[in-house]
Amino acid sequence: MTTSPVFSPNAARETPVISDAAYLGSLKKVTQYYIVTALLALLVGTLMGPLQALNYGGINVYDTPILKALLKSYYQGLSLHGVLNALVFTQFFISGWMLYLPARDLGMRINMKFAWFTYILMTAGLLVAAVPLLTNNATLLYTFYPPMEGSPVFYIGAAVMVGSSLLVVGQVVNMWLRWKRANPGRVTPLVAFMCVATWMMWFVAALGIVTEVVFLLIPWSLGWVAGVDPLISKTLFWWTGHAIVYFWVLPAYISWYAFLPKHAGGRIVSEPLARLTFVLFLLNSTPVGLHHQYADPNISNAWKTVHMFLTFLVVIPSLLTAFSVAASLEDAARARGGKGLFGWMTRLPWGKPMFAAPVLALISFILGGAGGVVNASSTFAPVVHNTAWIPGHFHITVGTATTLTFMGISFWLIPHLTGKRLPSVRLASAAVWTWFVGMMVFALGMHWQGLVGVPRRALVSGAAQNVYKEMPIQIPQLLTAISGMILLVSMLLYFYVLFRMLLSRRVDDGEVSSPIPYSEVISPASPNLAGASALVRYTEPLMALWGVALLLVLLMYGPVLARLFANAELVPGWRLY
Ligand code: HAS
Ligand code: CU1
Repeated sequence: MTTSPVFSPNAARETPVISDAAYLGSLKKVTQYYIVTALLALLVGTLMGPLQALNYGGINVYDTPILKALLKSYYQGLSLHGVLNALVFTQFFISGWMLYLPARDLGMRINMKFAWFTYILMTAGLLVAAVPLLTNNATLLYTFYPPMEGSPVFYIGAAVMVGSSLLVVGQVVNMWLRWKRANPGRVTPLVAFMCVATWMMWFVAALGIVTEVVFLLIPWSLGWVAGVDPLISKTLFWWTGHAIVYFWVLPAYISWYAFLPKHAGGRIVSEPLARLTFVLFLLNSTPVGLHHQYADPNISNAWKTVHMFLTFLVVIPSLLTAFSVAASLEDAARARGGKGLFGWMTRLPWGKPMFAAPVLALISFILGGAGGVVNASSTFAPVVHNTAWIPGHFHITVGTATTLTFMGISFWLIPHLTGKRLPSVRLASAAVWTWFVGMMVFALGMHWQGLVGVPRRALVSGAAQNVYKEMPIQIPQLLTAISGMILLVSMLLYFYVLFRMLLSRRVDDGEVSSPIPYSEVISPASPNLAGASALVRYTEPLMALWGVALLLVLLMYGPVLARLFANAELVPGWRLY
């Protein structure tokens, strides 16, 4: 059914041709459903954003009559914002993106009934969880730490939604194994390799949250058990909760490595290096979660320190990426006549939204990553933990590095899937640049406030005490409030462009007008294992590496959880908001 083009080492890969038009149409349709559901969640989630920014700008809009009618509290708004943006938008987008890419890259046929079933199940989970969220019965923030208790319906919906993503893992790994069987001795193409490694990582990561929700929170919220141990739940949550940030950002890495060079007019620097990066993430993303728990009792300092060093280790693949992607950009700029130490940057196509979105995302990630290293250092952590610094950090990681990259992807992926056209390059560019500027200003305001000691997750603008008025935070408050307005403009621009595109008529064949933007490669991997470099050969056995990743996380969490279970103390739930 598929035919692969002849291999030429440095040329851009060509997507294997799928001749079964009905199958291809269905694959594209399910991908489109995932992506559009994701973007709808982003729309509702980001609508709450300016409200939070105004709060940290010292302006309490939650007490205005309109908002009082819509939202019961600041915390309900914040819960919707966090769950929809961080959990729903990301998971749906990634499920579509990383099901479609390996299916096209390998040219494998997948079971479309199963693919649709997974999408419907995930959406059903989302809709079920949405009911208590919208009715203020799950105002638990996106971390839903017990003993704060919500409706069991929320935990059940969330479990179904997250569980469905594991079905995508199964489908992608299965497709890859079938490809391996049909192509003995071949090296997995790069994009498929990166997708499979990321899904494997997510499986190892998700075990924590699935255990927490299925075995602890659901029975507890249904009243089947007397109580819940908050620390065990929190530890299982962060087992997943750190690695989930790589589940959010690695799909962006895939586009930075594989597709951004093409948009820039340059080449992928080294395929073997990209493979190494993803294997390092597979092994090392999960056994680091205790860096969220430095302040928690009954976890020994020794284990916290081990996780801290492992966190520093997982920074390495990001730094490999930084230098590698920067080299691709420099390659592109010099090919266009760029000169000088930094002057070459002016030769990059900054007016092209598919280019500017991921590159501005990358620039924000330099600062987001540096802040992450600060958070992870146990000596600095007490200064920033639970302050406004932390939302500052994650709005330039998941909020920009991931989200802005996904926006950029939508500008070519939706035309590719649907045959529709991006209606306005200028408006799309304006959305991208205002998102970047808004998020950078927001991050500045929030990091600054955090350093002065303003707590995160607090209705600071409505505090009865004068404590915040006496702090020297007027400038960062102003910056934060302004950033919220810039971001409001940005999201209006983005969704205007998006809906105009989605509602327009099909005019092109997406395969021709907007093909998957594979890039040329400077240092490719040989297509056959026999002729491949050691790096390629040692990174290819992903099944074995998956086993090692699982073993590593059990080793790094086993003793910690054993001690917590030995001292378990069940407490009843409480409803705060
Ligand atoms: Fe984080 C808290 C540590 C990365 C998201 N993080 C959070 C929370 C979120 C989050 C949501 O150790 C809040 C959780 C909560 O609600 O409590 N984080 C790190 C570290 C990294 C890191 C060490 N975080 C991320 C990513 C996220 C994310 C990625 C989302 C996608 N984070 C922490 C810690 C906490 C934390 C603690 C807990 C804090 C506390 O006290 O509660 C690292 O992985 C970062 C490595 C990244 C780099 C940057 C590499 C730079 C690149 C760009 C290159 C640019 C180019 C452009 C090429 C070292 C790749 C060039 C441009 C031209 C024009 C040439
Ligand atoms: Cu983390």
